[in-house]
Amino acid sequence: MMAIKVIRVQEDILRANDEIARQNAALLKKKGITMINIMSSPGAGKTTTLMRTIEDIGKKTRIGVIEGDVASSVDADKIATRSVPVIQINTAGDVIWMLTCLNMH
Ligand SMILES: Nc1nc2c(ncn2[C@@H]2O[C@H](COP(=O)(O)OP(=O)(O)OP(=O)(O)O)[C@@H](O)[C@H]2O)c(=O)[nH]1
Ligand SMILES: [Mg+2]
Repeated sequence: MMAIKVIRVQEDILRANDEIARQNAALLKKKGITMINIMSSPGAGKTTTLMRTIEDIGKKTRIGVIEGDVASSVDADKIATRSVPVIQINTAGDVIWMLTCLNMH
């Protein structure tokens, strides 16, 4: 029987990701920021939930939004109408994600 050689291609990629995640977590903790990552299938209601959250607590809580989408800035433009800081990231790939930063006071 032939010996099987296992090549762990993903190991270094995940290690680099873990390190960046650790740095992000430390930075957020230092600045007292709570970050909520909202992920779902397309059309599940992420933007609606965000708009409603801004409407409900946006005056007593500082909210910033990082919008992720494969292309366009339609959702970011919508969020911007609520006068909260918003950054659009276009991934140009298959990943769709959205992050919300809530700085609770
Ligand atoms: N009936 C119902 N419709 C909803 C609800 N939340 C959102 N919708 C509707 O569902 C559709 C999609 O909502 P979005 O908030 O744009 O969903 P999304 O997850 O941001 O969509 P993508 O950014 O395209 O992934 C819109 O027409 C909303 O009005 C809900 O709780 N009930
Ligand atoms: Mg959306």
